[in-house]
Amino acid sequence: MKKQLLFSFLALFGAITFSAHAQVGNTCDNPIIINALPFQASGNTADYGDDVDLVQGTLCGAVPSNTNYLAGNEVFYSYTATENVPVSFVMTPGSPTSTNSGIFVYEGCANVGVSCVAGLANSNANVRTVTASLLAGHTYIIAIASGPSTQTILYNLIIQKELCSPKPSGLAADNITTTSASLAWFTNLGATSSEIAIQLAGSIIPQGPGVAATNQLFEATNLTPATEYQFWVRDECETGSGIFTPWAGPYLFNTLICDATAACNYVFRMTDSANNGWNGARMQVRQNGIVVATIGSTYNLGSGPG
Ligand SMILES: [Ca+2]
Ligand SMILES: [Ca+2]
Repeated sequence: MKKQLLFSFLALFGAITFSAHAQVGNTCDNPIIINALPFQASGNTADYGDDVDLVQGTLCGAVPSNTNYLAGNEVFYSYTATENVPVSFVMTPGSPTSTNSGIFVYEGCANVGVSCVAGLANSNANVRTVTASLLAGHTYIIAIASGPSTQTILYNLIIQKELCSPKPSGLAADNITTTSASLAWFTNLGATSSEIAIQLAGSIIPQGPGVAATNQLFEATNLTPATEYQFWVRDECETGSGIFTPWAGPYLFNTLICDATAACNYVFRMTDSANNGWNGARMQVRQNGIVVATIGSTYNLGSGPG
């Protein structure tokens, strides 16, 4: 009977261990496969477990270099290059508490904890951008992790070919109506030809070509009222070449909810039972997800109404 129980326990333990490691992305030998660039993904390293605690290795951009930025949870991606090309890896920590994070690019699993081809890790939560010249047919491992005092981070990862650079900057939306917007950007190449992609907010980086645009301006029309959009833009390296910079973006904007003549005014009466105002608190008023007002800044004293 005891043997039977022990066997059952071992079988159960084995199943739990197996399931903990079976999820794609948890370990280097079972990574999330990136099939094509550009690529974008968001995630939480807590979903991929704490399976590896090797110190990241040399040439990994870790500051200080002896801090183990694989100490916390970690996620693994894999990309096999199809051409010799420089590639940028941009990891944006997803919240102010996503500190002590790192992104490490290795050539193959054998180099995890040994040596990076590119990497960056430090104590803050700033965007991490690294580039590496990838070789056709070689498989690269991208590890995102944190440590030792931050167990888990939220992250956004964007990987793009750098066929020419720099990409555009200064993206902006102006003259917004219920169905249109003037979209503009700045070229850092002196380019006159670009491509633009307009999407619903929250979409991933464009997976195909955009719409041709010239002279850093595009009039977006036939948009849907009261809708959150975003756009990306890329400059053509040389006019007519069909080769582009990486995408710049996303830049978020929204169409108007209604024409100004059809808008209604509402009065919000703020009160406070502690008789000392809202203590810096703010309240966003949203319609269809779009912020139409932010109140609270005028109410700093008394019980109200403020
Ligand atoms: Ca893991
Ligand atoms: Ca770890």
